[in-house]
Amino acid sequence: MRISVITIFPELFREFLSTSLIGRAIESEALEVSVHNLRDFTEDKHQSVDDEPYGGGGGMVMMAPPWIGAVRALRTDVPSRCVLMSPQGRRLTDARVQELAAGNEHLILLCGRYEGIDERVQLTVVDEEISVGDFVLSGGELPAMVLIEALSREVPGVVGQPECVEQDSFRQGLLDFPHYTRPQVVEGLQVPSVLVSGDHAAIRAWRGRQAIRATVGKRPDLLVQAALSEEQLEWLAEIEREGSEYQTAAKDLVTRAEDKDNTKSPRE
Ligand code: 9D3
Repeated sequence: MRISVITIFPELFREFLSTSLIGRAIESEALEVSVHNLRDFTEDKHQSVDDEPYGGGGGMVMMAPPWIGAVRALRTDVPSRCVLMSPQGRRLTDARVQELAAGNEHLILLCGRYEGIDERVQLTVVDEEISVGDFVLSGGELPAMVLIEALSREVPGVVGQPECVEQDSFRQGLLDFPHYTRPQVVEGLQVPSVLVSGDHAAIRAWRGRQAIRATVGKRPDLLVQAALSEEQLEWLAEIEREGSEYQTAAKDLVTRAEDKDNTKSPRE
């Protein structure tokens, strides 16, 4: 997978790209990430990248020519996709990460700063705008790192065991089950006895049930969209019968599951 980043703060990426999983992926040449300074694509002697907005108003706008020049210089003969990290973009999802990874295109990520980028960058070179969520950041660098990290997990060999990727909660449409490690007692709290029982079938069932319980309680929106197995629907029904704080949400979801509509369309 090949990714190029354009930013006025290339130094923000150095530590990120050399750390852990991504560092190893880059070393193994499964992932190739290059970071480019937008100022290297300026024509004037002051290397200006921003100017006052036409029409007035506060703040500065990033000028189009350095961006257009940078993208054209980085595009080679392989298929490429130019992605503008932008609060106006479509929200990043696991589904989009998988599609981008599978697309096998050279990804060129543009990280803006200031109030925004001259609209003509989008009109000429941008293929797609991506946001990481509905909150205001100061630029596209952290969102680009979010995208790179998510994409790197799709590169074969990056995540240690392939099952890890498949078992990612969002891949299953469920939240994770609770994890425990040594010591056996923390602040008087014991590890659930099933986890030290050695009964692998019981452990699997406990984890499956806990994943459903966590999802019902914390992210019922995910559960409505999950394609649940017969076994998982049974666990869901059990949780409903337990009559916990989750009762109302679970009852509602069981009703949907029994209608067999839960694997098709999300609520609303
Ligand atoms: C004060 C300017 N803003 C009005 C609310 C517009 C604005 C411009 C530029 C807001 C943020 C930014 C910088 N953010 C990004 O470039 C960005 C971003 C984000 O802020 N949130 C979520 N995803 C992304 S992707 C790029």
